Amino acid sequence: MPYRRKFLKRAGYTTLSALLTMGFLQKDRQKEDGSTNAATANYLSASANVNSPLRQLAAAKGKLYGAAVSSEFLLQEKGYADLIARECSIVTPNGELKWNATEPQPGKFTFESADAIAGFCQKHNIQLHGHTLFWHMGKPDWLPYPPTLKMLERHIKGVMGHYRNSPVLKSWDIANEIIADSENETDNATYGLRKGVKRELIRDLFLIAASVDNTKKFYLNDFGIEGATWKSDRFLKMVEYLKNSDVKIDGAGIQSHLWFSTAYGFDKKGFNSVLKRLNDLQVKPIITELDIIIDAPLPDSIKKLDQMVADSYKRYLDLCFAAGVDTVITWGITDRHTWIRHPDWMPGKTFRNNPSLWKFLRPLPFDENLQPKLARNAIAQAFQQAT
Ligand code: 9MR
Repeated sequence: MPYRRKFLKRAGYTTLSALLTMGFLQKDRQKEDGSTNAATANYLSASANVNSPLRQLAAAKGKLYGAAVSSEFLLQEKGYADLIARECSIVTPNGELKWNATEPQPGKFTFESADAIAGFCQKHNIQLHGHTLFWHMGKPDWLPYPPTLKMLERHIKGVMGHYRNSPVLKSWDIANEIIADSENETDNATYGLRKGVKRELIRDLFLIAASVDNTKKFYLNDFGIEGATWKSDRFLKMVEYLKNSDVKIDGAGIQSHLWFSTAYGFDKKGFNSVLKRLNDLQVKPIITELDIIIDAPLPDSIKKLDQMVADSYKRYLDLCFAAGVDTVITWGITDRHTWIRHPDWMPGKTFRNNPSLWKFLRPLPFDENLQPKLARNAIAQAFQQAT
C-alpha cells in the first residue's frame, strides 16, 4: 500500500461521537437546519479579542501557535505571507529542511529555500522548527533507509551546523516517523521500529545531534499516537529508552493528522494517558502537524462541516492544554494549500474517487481565500481558555 494510503488509514481514528457523548454538539443536533447553533454562537461571541492574531492569543498564555509553510508560497503569494506573519510565532518548513532538499547529492548541501524561510522568520520574529534530520521519506534516491552512521554524521553536521548560530531556529525533529505502521511491518516487537532501524541507531542520532548543537530543543516526532494504540505504546517505549540512555530529548511531537467521524469514537482516555506518560517522563508533548478531516458520513453542507471541524479543534486542544502543551503547529494554515487536497495525498475510500466530495476537505483554520473559518475561532478560544 502506498505510504499515503497507509498513513491516512492509520492516522484516522479520532472522532465526533466522543464530542456528542460529552454534550459538546448536542445543541447543534437539535436544530433542524443545523445552520446556526450554540457552538457557533459561542465562538462568535467569544470575548472581543477573539479576532486577535493567534500568535498573540497564544503568547498571552506563554504558548506558541504556528503552521507548516512553504518557501514557494511565501515568495509568490503576498496575502499568504502576510497571514503567516500575522498569525504565527513558530513555523515548520513543509519540505525545505528534508534530506532531499538540504543534501540532494552526497556531501553537497543546499540551503537556499530553507534560508528563505529562516530570513522570513527573522524579519517577522517567528521561531523556526527544524523538520527533519531523519525520515524514510523526503530523501534523495541515493540514500538508503536507514542511512549508515557515516552518512548520518555528515548530514547532521552539515544541516545542524548551518543553523547553529541561527537566531530563529530553536528546535529539531531529530527523527521523524521511526515507528512502523503496524506489527506486521516491524522486526522489533518491543519498539516497533521500521524495518532495518535499531534503537541504538536512534540513540546515536540524538547523541550526534547533541554533539553538533545542544542548545536547541530535540524532538521525536510521529503520527498515529493520539490514543492508546499499538503504535503509541511503541513510541512511548522508544521515548523511555532514549531517556534511560541519557540522551538529550526535550519533547515528543504529536503530529495530529486527525480524522473525526460520527461513525467512530475518539480515544480521549488513551490520548490523555499518552500525554500523561510523556509528562511523567519529562518529555514535553507538543502538537506538530495538526489538521482535521471529517470522515463519512458527511454532513449536507459546508457550513455544518466547518462547524464540526471547529468543534473538533476545540475539543482536541482543550485536552492538549489541560496537559500543559505549549506549542501548536497546524500542517499549513489555509485550505488552499493543504497537503490533503494534493493528488498524491488525497485520502482513500471516502474521498479519492469522489471529486464531488473534495470540497469537504477543509482541515485548516483559514479557507481557500485566506478568510478565517470557525476553526480559527475555535483555536483562538482554546488559547483564551487555556490556563
Ligand atoms: O505535506 C508534505 C508534502 O507536501 C510533501 O510532499 C511530503 C513529502 O516530503 O511531506 C509532507 O509532510 C509530511 C511531514 O513531513 C511528516 N508527516 C506527514 C506530513 C504529511 O504527509
